[in-house]
Amino acid sequence: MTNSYELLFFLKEKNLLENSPEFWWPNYGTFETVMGAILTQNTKWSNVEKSLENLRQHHLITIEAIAQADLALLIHAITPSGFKNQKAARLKLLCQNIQSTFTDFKTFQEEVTRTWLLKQKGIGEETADAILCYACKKEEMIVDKYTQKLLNSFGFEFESYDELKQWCEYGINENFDKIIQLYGYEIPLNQLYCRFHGKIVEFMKQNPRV
Ligand code: 39A
Repeated sequence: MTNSYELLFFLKEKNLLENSPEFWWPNYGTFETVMGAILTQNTKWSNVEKSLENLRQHHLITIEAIAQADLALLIHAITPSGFKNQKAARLKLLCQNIQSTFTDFKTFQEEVTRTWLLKQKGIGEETADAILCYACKKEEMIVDKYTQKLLNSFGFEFESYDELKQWCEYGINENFDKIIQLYGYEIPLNQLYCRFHGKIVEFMKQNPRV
């Protein structure tokens, strides 16, 4: 393994996303993805799904609803995904800030920047990239603890989030012609990043001893 194209090739042969949505993250391109990106911090995805289901039941799935939500109800709804007080307060504040800066989700999707996201309480690099890639459909690769662990197992060491992200993006961009051949059509770069990240997560879940 010498670059991220070879990693993609290795993972693609394993058909890891056979039963997943096209962009891997459920409800890609919706506000729900923003909530999922925050709720998934320090917990398992199965817990996030329970919180999201509670939020749906309480009709708390829009920026407007969360910005005005009763904090106690929000805390109750997201209890399954842990850190409930902190995450509820941060979600509510984020929605209020989205409203005051962008007005609505469509404008947020079009205009939000990584710098703006990183200024929000509780949003670090991984969460910002997940929001940009899966909610806003931008060409940003997410790298997480699974990505780091997988690449460590192949002998790579990275000094920072940014170095690992650049390594992942570089190998893909440098080999895009080969990727088109591999897929058989011109897969959009955002979709490729979604699926590449999804493959890494699913592979690591299936191979916890890597
Ligand atoms: N860890 C994870 C996930 N595992 C996931 N899915 C499965 C679908 N998502 C969307 C985010 N983080």
